[in-house]
Amino acid sequence: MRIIVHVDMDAFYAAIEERSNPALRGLPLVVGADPKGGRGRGVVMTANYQARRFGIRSALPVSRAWRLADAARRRGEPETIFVRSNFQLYETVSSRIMQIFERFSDAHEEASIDEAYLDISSLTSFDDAQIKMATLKNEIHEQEGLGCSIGIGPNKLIAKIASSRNKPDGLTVITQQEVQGFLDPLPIRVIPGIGPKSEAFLHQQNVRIVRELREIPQATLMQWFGSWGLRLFEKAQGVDDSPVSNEWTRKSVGEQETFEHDSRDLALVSEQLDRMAERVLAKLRRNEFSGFRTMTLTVRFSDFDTRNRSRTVKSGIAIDNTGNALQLIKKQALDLLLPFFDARENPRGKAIRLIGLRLEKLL
Ligand code: TTP
Ligand code: MG
Repeated sequence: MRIIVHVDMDAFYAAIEERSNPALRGLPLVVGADPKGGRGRGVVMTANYQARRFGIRSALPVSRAWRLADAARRRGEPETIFVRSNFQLYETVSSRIMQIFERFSDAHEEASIDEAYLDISSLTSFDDAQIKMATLKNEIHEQEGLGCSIGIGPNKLIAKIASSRNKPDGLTVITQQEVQGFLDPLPIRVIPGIGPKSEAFLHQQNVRIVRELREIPQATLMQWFGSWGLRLFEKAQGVDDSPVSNEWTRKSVGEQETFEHDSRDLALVSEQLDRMAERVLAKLRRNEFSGFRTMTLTVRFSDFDTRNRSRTVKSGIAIDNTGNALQLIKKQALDLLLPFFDARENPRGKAIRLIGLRLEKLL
């Protein structure tokens, strides 16, 4: 029998900011772009639970978040505080938390900056697992002053869904016998991999909750979704054999960024691209890659027209510690960028709204 845990930190960036600045505690808090009195560009990275009551959440345009906060204030709610993000700090906290996870498990898998799967099968009982995970919650609270929500189940799929059911500060245990009853009434969207498109399609087929999905024959799901239909069939039954392991292969590292103002200024854009190259290289190192073959630059113009340019070096570009790698990455990124500033890729001289940099075919 396997006992698998999913841990997801509560309002992660916001909780770290609250901890760093006690004056923020108890107030609605938004981490993300500068709202600039409602004219700000960019998005909300996260909001604490007080701010979520106003409808503010991740990925919302910050201008919209600002209006929601303003409306709440007019209703007599406390003022919402907006703070910029400090990604480096969040990364540092994340790696300390991952070390705690490692101590508490037979194997662990970092799923994102604030979530991980733990395999604690050696405990052999769900009761012991629950006690141990309550201790883990306390430890994270004591060491880092942060809250998390934990799901315990017979596999990663159930653990993940369970951790999201009682947020914040949840501890939800679903044994193998409880899987069906737990999943059946939930909306199909809880199943990882069912995004807005699959959800809309399934709704058209009158499939709204997991029980309805579970009753669709495997052959029909495969007809609808191809080989993914087979996985979906298993997931609807609560089956997931995937191991908890950090050995998974990440396919790429990258990031993108929207400018404060759409820009035609090469100096400004290339400066941002340099900073981005530094962060992407750091991410590559952190994930213990030794290099990459392909770099892709994404440019989105003010009219949302979005273009990619890639360059592949077959023999690969190694990232040593001499600083040469950074220079090389910056140079390559600039080479990819330049045509967007002249007739080659931008004959009408459009302004740039967003750039992204991605390293692929990792070594
Ligand atoms: P989440 O775990 O999705 O969100 P959360 O930890 O803030 O809140 P909760 O889990 O309690 O619902 O993401 C972890 C962090 O990742 C989040 O604090 C900020 C960042 N993030 C973004 O930057 N952009 C996004 O769109 C999302 C979803 C998260
Ligand atoms: Mg979280």
